Formats: sequence, C-alpha cells, structure tokens
Amino acid sequence: MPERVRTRGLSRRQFISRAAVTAGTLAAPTLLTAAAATPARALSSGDHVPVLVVGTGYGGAVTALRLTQAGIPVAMVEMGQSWSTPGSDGKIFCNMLKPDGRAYWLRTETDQPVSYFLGAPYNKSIPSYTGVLDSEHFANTRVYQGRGVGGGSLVNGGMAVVPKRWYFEEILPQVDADAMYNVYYPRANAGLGANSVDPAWYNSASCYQYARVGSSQAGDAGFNTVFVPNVYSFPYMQRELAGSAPRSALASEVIYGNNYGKQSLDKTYLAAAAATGRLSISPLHKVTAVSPAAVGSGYSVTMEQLDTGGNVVAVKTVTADKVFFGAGSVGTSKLLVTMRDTGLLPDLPAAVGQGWGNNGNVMVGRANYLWAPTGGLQACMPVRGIDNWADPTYPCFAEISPFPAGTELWISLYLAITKNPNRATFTYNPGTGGVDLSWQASWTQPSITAAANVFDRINKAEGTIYRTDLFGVYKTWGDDFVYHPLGGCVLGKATDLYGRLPGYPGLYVTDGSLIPGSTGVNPFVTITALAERNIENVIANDFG
Ligand code: FAE
Repeated sequence: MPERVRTRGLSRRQFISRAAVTAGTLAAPTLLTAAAATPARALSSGDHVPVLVVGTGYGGAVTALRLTQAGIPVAMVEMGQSWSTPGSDGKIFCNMLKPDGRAYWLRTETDQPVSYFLGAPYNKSIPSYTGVLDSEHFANTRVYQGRGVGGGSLVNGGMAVVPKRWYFEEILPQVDADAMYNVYYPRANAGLGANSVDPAWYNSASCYQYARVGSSQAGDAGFNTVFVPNVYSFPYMQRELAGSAPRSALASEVIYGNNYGKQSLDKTYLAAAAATGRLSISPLHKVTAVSPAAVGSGYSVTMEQLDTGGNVVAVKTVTADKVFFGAGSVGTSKLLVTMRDTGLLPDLPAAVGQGWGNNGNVMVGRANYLWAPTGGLQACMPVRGIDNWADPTYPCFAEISPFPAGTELWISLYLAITKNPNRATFTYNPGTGGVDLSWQASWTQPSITAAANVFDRINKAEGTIYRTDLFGVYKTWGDDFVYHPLGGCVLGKATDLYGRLPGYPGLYVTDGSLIPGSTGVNPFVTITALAERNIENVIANDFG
C-alpha cells in the first residue's frame, strides 16, 4: 500500500490553531540566521495529501505557512532546486560577472536582460543546468522567473513596494482596500522582512552613488524620487561596505541569487512553515497534470521528477484533497489552460488564460558625463524610485537600477513600470503541446512613450543622451523582456474573489496570475498581501 504522507481526515483540533492565522502572526524573521526551508522528503507515487501547493514563490509560500500554522499538513511541489548546497567555489549562487550553469534554467548560453555592450552581444556559453533564473521565451517577449525553493524571491531585486491606494482600487475594485491597507499589506511586509535603508548612511555610502546621481538628475527635471523598502537586510549591507561581512549585494549578486543578506522566502515564510513540522517540499518536481481523482473526491496530480540536467527521471502521481496553484503568472496560466483545453479540467472558465500583462515594464540606460560618475561599486538592491505615477497621461514609476559592472561606466539604468493597457492571452497549442502567449512586440509602445516622457526630460535637463548599445545594436529600449508577469487567471474573472476556481471545489489560484496585468509598482508585496487575504478566507470557510 502506498505510504500516506498524512491522513486524509483531519480532526477539528488540528484546525483550532486557525486563530494564529487570523491574528496574522509570523515572527519577524531572524536576519540571516533563519534556517532555509528544509525539504522534508519528496512525494512518492501513490501518496495522498490533504493539500498540495504547486510552486514555492510568494503565493505558494504564504498559503503553505498559513495552512501549516492552522494545523493542516502541506506538500509543496517545486520544479526548481532547493538552493542549499554550495558549489565547488563554496558559494550557492554565482554572481552576474561570472555566470555559470547555476545562473540559468537549462540554457547553454546566458540570456541577460542587458545583453549587449558597445553594440556587441554580451552573452556567454554556460553548461546546461537547472539554474536559478529562467528566461522563458514566447513569440514576442521573454519572461524572467525564479526557479527554486523560494521562486522569484531568489532572483529579484528585493524591492518591497506598496502601490498607491487609489491605483489598487482601480485595478482590483472588488477587493476591500481598507482591509488590504490596514491588515494584509502590513502583514505581508512583516512576513517578508521588509526594511528601509538608513537615509544618513545612504547619503554617504559609495555603493549608492548611482542612486544619488539618478535622484538628483530626476530632481533637476522636476520629478519626485522616493525611498523604496527592500527585503535585503540593510544592517547586513552596512557591514558589507564596512568590510566586516562577506559581500553579496556589493559583489554583483542579484539576478542569479544572493549568497548573503537577502531575506528570500526560504528564510522567511517557508522557514516558518517548515518550523511547524507540517511542511514537505519536493524540489526538482514539475507538475504536469491535475484532474479530478478517479476514485472519491479530490484531485490526481501528475509530476515529473527532474535531475539537474533537466532530464525526467521519474513520473509520479499523487492525490490531494485540495490543490493550490502557486506556479506564478506564467506557470499557473500554462498549467490551467492546458488542463482545460486537453479535457482534464474542461469546465474551467474561458477567462483562464486571459488578462496577462507585463506591468508596463521597459528598461532604459542613459549616458552620463565624466563629471557625473555613478560609482564602480554599486549595491545591487535598488532603494530609490522616480515616482511620476500621478501623471494623468503618462504614469510611470521607475526604479533607479544598479549597473554593477565592478568598474565606473557612467551609466544610469532604470526599470520603468508604466500603465500599459495591452493584455495578452495564453492558448494551448495542440500542434506543439505547449502554450502560446499572444503578446505583440508593438504592444510595448505605450510603455516606451510613458518612460520617454520621463527620460527625455531628464536627458534634456542634463544635456545627456540614451545608451543605445545595451539592448541591441542601436536599440534604446529594453522592451522585449519582462520581470513582472502578472495575470492569466484574474481574480473575480477566472476565479471567485478569493482565488477559488469555479466548477472545481478544492482548486485554488494563489499567485501573481490573479493580478490583472499591472500593479503600478514592483509586484511581490501585492502578490503576498493578496495571498494572505485569500488564504484567511479559504481557511475559515473551506476547511473543517
Ligand atoms: P513565483 O515567485 O514566480 O513562484 C512560482 C514558482 O513556481 C517558481 O518557483 C517556479 O519554479 C514554480 N513552478 C512553476 N511551474 C511549476 C510547475 N509546473 N511545477 C512545479 N513548480 C512550478 O510566483 N518584484 C518585486 O516586487 N520587487 C523586485 O525588486 C523585483 N525584482 C525582480 C527582478 C527579477 C530579475 C525578476 C525575474 C523578478 C523581479 N520581481 C520583483 C518580480 C517578482 O519576483 C515576481 O512578481 C514574483 O516572484 C511572483 O510571485 P509568484 O508567487 O506569482
């Protein structure tokens, strides 16, 4: 008889600790000492679990923590690795200056966001490996995503930004904004370990010269700049600069992972869930199918176990009473569209797969004069943003990004977030067995126009020009890639107002696919806060 990870029936007593969830308790993470979420043991074929969560990013991690705190065992399935074992260089992750196989998900060449320099391609050969950053290619865009236990938190810039309330009300009018801003955003920020740079230290720190230059130039052009919180520990970064701690943010580490300093989900939400003793994680397991169980209630979940070369070494099928999709905007949308259109979950609504947007992302670089150096040492965690979101015609929030080349280059780099109205649809392609995304190259134009409204004015004020050598040969805008995929299973359209998938009791969506294509700022705090809100309702109504 197959081993049962946990029994199907849970006693009422196991639900009593629900109070802890209602109170929103998550002890502030102990900086840099929290144990990484340790995978208990991988699932075996034939296992039955009460709850299976697909993916270990923000939505999945919140769901797993609150359920385990409520006494409910959770099995998480993650296609990426558990990033807990150092490589031969003694480091878990590689840096951006010397990428190796650890950098990319199954690529033989790097695929960097800034992939040109002085007009020449800048990518290099690497061994194919289940690395931490995936650049997933669709017809007209590439979507960057984290792969591993912790999802996007492993590779992102850590910027923990709450959108303006009026914009949140515009994008998700059905959600009670009072509850979001009074309860769930604060709960998310506490759980994520968001903290802010000390302005006095920032003002003199050599590693933030680039941000001070960017802020002052924005000010010259009449734009407001704001400090932005981050989940990277600023006390740790201060020690890095002082030379009393190993460098990470100051050692060109970010999009291929941070060896120190960053409070990624494996050190916060997932570590807290693991500490309940009720969490298991199966890394290097990719969910490929979900359908109603042949016998009884619940769902049958099929997954492929991968080796670090990406080869399938086993196919397993388990059953689960409830399944939460936390595979990210792209991962969840692809899975659900495929399940609907191949007949495994045929009653999923037409809205599944629709409403995908890129958060208006566009990247751009400017060339500064020799007398405006941006610094040879640059902290990889952005802390300043140009806030032009109130502009009625061209809303734009632009993070002042590092260009951590390890040497002075006089480059100012920005990731602009704009209000781009275009939305794409995921469709199952029976010819390839894959999923296509209908995004068109021309659809980034509204983002370019809004960003140009800011950076043309800054260039005019400074007498400077764009760098046209960073994103191609004479190409100004980095508009063919996305850091912030959002939507595909939009709240209130593809799901009910708490992420339940209609027609399939026990199936839920819990990640960035719920957000309708735009947040106006970097999205992970909103994804986390919405997941906090939704799981509270689901625990109160769907368990017990
Ligand atoms: P996500 O974190 O992507 O987690 C999904 C997980 O599911 C991943 O671990 C996948 O490997 C896994 N998965 C996918 N499909 C399967 C499957 N079939 N079976 C098993 N597992 C699967 O989803 N956001 C900010 O707010 N601030 C920033 O500073 C910021 N910087 C960024 C920088 C970069 C380079 C990138 C790529 C993103 C950045 N983001 C930032 C975006 C942020 O990381 C992203 O919105 C969230 O990670 C999305 O959270 P989800 O829970 O939706």
